[in-house]
Amino acid sequence: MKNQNLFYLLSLLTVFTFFSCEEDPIVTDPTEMEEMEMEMEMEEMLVVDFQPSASKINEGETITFESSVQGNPSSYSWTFEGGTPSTSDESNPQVTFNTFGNHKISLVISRDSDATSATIEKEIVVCPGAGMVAYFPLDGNALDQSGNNFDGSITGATNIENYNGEADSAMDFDGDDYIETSTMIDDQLKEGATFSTWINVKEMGSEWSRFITNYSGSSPGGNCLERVGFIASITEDAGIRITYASDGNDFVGRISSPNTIAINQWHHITCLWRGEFESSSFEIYIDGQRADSEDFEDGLVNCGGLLESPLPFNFGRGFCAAGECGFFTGSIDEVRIYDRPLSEDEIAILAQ
Ligand SMILES: [Ca+2]
Ligand SMILES: [Ca+2]
Repeated sequence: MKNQNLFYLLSLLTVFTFFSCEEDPIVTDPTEMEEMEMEMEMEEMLVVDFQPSASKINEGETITFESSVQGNPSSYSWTFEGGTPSTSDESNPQVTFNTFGNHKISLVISRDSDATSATIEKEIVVCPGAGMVAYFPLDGNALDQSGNNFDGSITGATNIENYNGEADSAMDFDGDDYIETSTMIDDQLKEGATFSTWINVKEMGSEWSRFITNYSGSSPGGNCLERVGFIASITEDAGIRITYASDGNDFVGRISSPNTIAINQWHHITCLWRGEFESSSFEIYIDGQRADSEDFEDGLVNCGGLLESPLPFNFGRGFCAAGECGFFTGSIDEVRIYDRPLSEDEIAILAQ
């Protein structure tokens, strides 16, 4: 009787073990397994991020926003301040920006199953594009990205990191280097002009060192027809000066900044001309702030209007044939030339 009971008990255990192995639902049922995995996935927290194809663009440019998400969202909801379109439900939308400024971009991803969402907001900088005659990003080359193809050629200047610390995104000039643009630009500047650039001055020259100029001192004696052009330069005492010159020291108008800029430090410089040949028509901005209260001078020569320089714009030097090289020692980035005087708001955006 005792043996019979033992046998019965062992049989039961065997049957139980057999069934417990065969019917283990976690290991053997593929449908249930998928369902459980899906449940686990649905519980993963929503995480959202995105990258614009460029964080600083010009008015009129179209860029792509690429989202990166975790947690299987069921919808995307973008808002583009100042953008066309102004909203999107795509995962990687393309957007055009037609107004300058700092524009907020937000992306909300949502999940219907558990009514959760995640949000991220970033900002892009849209630089003024209206009236842009030439734009040289100087990212390893001297190409004009304005669409006007005033491409430059590089003599001696080398790649260096820019004001954002990005490698090979600016040009370095060591005292005998320059970039010469390919076509005359100043015939397009009859109504006014703005010259905008980042500079990092490494050494003061004994003469005006020139970062943007098309001044031609091509003939002795000089007159309005042969010695004309703009000069954006560093003064001997580390100020900034903008001049329209017609004959050596006889300039049609010029102005200087009273405050000096720091050596070995990036500064944004804007020099503009309001279309009249008098000193009050010239303005200088350093790091987005107006800085032109000194050295107002009306020149002795009145040319009666903008006369086209026979030279293309050069960056990093003046006109050597006239003995006015004025080489610039330091780095230059993002040279922009506009055919109109920009507003203070526009200049503040460029200086970011
Ligand atoms: Ca050199
Ligand atoms: Ca650059």
